[in-house]
Amino acid sequence: MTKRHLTKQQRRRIEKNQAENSSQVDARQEADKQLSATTLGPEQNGRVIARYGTQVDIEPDQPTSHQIHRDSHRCHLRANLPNLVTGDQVTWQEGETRGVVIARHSRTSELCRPDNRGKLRPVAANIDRIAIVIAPYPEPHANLIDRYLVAAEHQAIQPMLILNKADLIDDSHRLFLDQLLNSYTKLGYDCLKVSAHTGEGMSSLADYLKTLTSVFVGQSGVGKSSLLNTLSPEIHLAVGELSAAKAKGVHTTTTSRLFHLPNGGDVIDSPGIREFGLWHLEPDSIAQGFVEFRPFLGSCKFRDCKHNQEPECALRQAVDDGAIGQERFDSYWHILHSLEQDQ
Ligand SMILES: Nc1nc2c(ncn2[C@@H]2O[C@H](COP(=O)(O)OP(=O)(O)OP(=O)(O)O)[C@@H](O)[C@H]2O)c(=O)[nH]1
Ligand SMILES: [Mg+2]
Ligand SMILES: [Zn+2]
Repeated sequence: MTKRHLTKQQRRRIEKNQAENSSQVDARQEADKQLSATTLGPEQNGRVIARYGTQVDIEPDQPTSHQIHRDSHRCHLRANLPNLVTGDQVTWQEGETRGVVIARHSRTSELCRPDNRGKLRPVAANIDRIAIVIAPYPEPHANLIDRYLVAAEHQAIQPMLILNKADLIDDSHRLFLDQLLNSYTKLGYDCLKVSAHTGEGMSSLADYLKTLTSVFVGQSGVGKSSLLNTLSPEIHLAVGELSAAKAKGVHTTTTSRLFHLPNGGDVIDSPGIREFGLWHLEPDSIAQGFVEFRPFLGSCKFRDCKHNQEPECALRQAVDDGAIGQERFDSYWHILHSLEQDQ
């Protein structure tokens, strides 16, 4: 991904990771051998609801118990399987203590993000909505919201915004938050204001989610797990305190897991993140990810216009005319600069 040469330290880290990967393959081959010695049930379809290292929790497609709380089965993975993430549809077999996943079905969508080494990794599959959760505390960064929006647009998964902790909104930031939500509503994104604590707006949220498979994403501490706890009395997720010094979350959720809501719909709770790298995207794709830029792209005087200092730039003209907001144009530049710095 990056163009620079690898430092010694980076090369050592990559070699170490490769060694770990091959030891994981060995472990899986060993598990395979043990499994073929035990009796396995018939092949059936199921869905990955969580992943733990080299094992996954699978839910059968035909639930045997109540809709919300279904039995899940811890499974090993066959050595030759492609990567599995929460939301994947699979073929699997039940075992005595552990089952085994034998095939992954094709995905209708994937939410991907680059890892620390710039390698793009799927984090959830077969989702129809990316719900970006924000809150008055920790303070929302428009740039992080825009990064999620660009990634969602690029992967063709519809994003939406949830402003949680409405109970904490006071005069010091009411105007800022209202303007923030208004600006995204104007761009055509669905926005909901809720409070997991007081219940405000929660029935609208349940209604919104009921026909969808969604993934909750956003900074640590915005209340993704708290929202799930309020949406279903059967979900008891750990929630974290905000660190007093920084008003930041403490990364309570560590694994993405899928839950069923009482009125319908599935939600994947995901670990909070600080940064959402977009190193895998070219500047053109980033501009395409800003939906309101699209009508103007291709109309600049120069075909290779960088929308910077060039004369007769259609994008900059649109900013002057008020068709593109200055904040979003700045945010676009912020992302482009961060790409240059990382290269
Ligand atoms: N006042 C108020 N606090 C809330 C609300 N929702 C969540 N919180 C608090 O915010 C803190 C963080 O909530 P979590 O649900 O752990 O946040 P998270 O987004 O899941 O965080 P990670 O798992 O670290 O990504 C907890 O102390 C919650 O009690 C709300 O609607 N109002
Ligand atoms: Mg959480
Ligand atoms: Zn231009």
